Amino acid sequence: MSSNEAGPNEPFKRLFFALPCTPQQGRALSRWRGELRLRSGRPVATENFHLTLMFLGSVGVTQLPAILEAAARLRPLERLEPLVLDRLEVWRRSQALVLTAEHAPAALLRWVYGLQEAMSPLGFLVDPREFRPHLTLMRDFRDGVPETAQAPGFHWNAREFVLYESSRGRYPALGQWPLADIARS
Ligand code: 2AM
Repeated sequence: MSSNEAGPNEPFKRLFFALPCTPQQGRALSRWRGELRLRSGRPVATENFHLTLMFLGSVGVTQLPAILEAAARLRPLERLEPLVLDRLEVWRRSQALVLTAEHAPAALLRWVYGLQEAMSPLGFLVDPREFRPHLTLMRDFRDGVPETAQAPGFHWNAREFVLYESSRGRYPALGQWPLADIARS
């Protein structure tokens, strides 16, 4: 979501902020997804699992230092309330099978709004849609919500947020900062 996309000759990067997934949690999610025996869509690679906080879009590389600075200035959450991904949904518009939260922690939602506000002076527009934390399991998914023998209940345990570049199907991290004040959470 940007009003300041890179000019025609400026090198750009496709950027987004997200919560990372630990390798252990990624493996558990992947195993669980395998048990769903899905017959539609493209699986998101295990190493690419993430929970998007804010999508910046195509950004001129000259903007990068200001983005990194603004991210570093964000105040971490005082406490990290559990974020439990416990709902499997099909999002028809984006053709995605996602894991989302029945009850997203209010403090996290406020923090994401703060992230959007911090990015807005740099020309990134606040997304008018309600932020719904989710992890995309499958793309191009054109089936109904699969039946599950074992209800999902993944406790998201990220303690930091990350600025990722989306580059040819891979997501290298360009910076990471604490999401919560570790001493107090
Ligand atoms: P999602 O899968 O969590 O929904 C990198 O491209 C990530 O940014 C994607 O995995 C997607 O997150 C999110 N993204 C991509 N295009 C987007 C868009 N137009 N609006 C919002 N988020 C987008």
